[in-house]
Amino acid sequence: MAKSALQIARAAYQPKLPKALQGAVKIQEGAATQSVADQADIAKLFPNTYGMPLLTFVPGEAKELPAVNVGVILSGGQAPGGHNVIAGIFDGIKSLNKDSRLFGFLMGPGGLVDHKYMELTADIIDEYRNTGGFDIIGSGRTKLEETAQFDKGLVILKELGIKALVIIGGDDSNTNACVLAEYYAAINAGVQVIGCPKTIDGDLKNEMIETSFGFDTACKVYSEVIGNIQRDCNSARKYWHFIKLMGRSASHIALECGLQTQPNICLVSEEVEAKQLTLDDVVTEIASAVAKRAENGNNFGTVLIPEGLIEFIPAIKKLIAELNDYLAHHEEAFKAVPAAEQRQFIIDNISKENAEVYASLPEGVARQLTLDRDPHGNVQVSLIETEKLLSEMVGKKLAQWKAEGKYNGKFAALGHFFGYEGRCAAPSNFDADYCYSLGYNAANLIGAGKTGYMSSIRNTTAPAAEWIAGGVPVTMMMNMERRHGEMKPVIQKALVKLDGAPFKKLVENRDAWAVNTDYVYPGPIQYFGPTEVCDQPTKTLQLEKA
Ligand code: FBP
Repeated sequence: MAKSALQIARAAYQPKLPKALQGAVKIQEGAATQSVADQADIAKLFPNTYGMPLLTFVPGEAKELPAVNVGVILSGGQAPGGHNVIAGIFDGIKSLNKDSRLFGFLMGPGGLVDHKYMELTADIIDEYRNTGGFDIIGSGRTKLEETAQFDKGLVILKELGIKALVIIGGDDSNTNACVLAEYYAAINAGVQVIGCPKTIDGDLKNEMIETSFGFDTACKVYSEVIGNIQRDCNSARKYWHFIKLMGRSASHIALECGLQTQPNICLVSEEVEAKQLTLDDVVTEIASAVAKRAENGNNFGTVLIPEGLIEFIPAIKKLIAELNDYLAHHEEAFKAVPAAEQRQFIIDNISKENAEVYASLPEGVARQLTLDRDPHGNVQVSLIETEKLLSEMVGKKLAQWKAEGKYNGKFAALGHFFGYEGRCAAPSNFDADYCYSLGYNAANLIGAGKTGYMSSIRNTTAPAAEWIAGGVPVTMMMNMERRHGEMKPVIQKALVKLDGAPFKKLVENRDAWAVNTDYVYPGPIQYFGPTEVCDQPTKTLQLEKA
């Protein structure tokens, strides 16, 4: 395989571990835990894995443990550092006993159910250390939910002598990992299940999980490119750039990139929802900043837009809910209508209130709202071109203001969407260290015989040696939520907190950033060099931990 000079140099990087994991460990057990809400319901659903104590590893006496065979699964969207989690698991189980073996299930949880796997040996692991991507075994979005899947999975686990499974995934995958842990415990299957917090979206976090891996690197990659765009627009002074950023529902990525680059506008979906803003309110806010800057002769600027924005605008949320429902029941009838008449067909068949909102949307966006659904019947938000929707609507508003003599600038807009560009980047030092530690820590949880735990590494704004390693019972993070009409136990998704320090920092500064040109240019991730350049955690983490 051909390799770049950076890849070759980076392969030799030795990720840092918390002090407690640098040798043999001993467990310190905390008090029994409770779920964040709905304690009675969750306790009833998880009789074997509820209420377990928090665990912290501290240095202990070396002792020989039996060799263990472990399985690993990458679940959901890619996030930088996944390969280091796997390398950490590998090195961790080898440190427990050199005859331990690691098996990777291929292309996500489906690999377990369909018995597709490969053994991950030292030479394979070495090829992937400190690299981005999930290509070592591939990832997928099959959901592990049904008992039949668990039973099928158990057949291959038994065949390979696997005693522990590590599931690397987001909130849903870790919820399912816990359901699996509970099931295997209930039937005495002899298989432990451990979760690891992954997602660039940054929405799997709480008191015990400070951040999900991949968020750091992805935000740094997007911020580099946003910075470059800002320098370009500050040079040519003729474009407004509308930049949509991935992140599904949560706006953590947009907010972090906003704090890193100081754009003119950084929208936060959670605020739009809390203030019950309409699409027109959002458009007016942007258009006002454009007009204000035009008064100073600055016909250029940048707007950051979180991917999920459109779903958080109450009127559009209602429209999407009705469309999801309507199309779930009438998809064939809809598809039978000629493309040119589909818009009218929708208008004629949904409620008057929603039909009005639908009719007001630009053609392209209206069409996107009726396109293929995800496996759960929901609109795929990453396919909706919100950046175009907003720039078109701002353009229209400005034209109207011009006609009324309220605005006299020039407005030319360009749209961008950054998402896939950052998901497989080579992990930053933070993610390389954090991921390796998460994996190594997971191996120690396995060595300690634990199940139903998520690997937890805390104190992450301190140098890696001072990080705190341990385990959090997954049930502790759960509450009951309505999903597809049924109440289900799920890990609470962490959206942007409007009373949290990162959002407050934006609010303190955004009026100035809107009018001035206060851009910051973070530049590319640095892997070698002074620590203040290479090892900074995200602004979000720094502000949350301050
Ligand atoms: P996960 O939640 O699985 O980590 O995925 C994150 C994400 O990158 C979202 O930001 C985005 O909306 C989605 O995946 C895109 O999905 P896909 O990879 O299927 O196109």
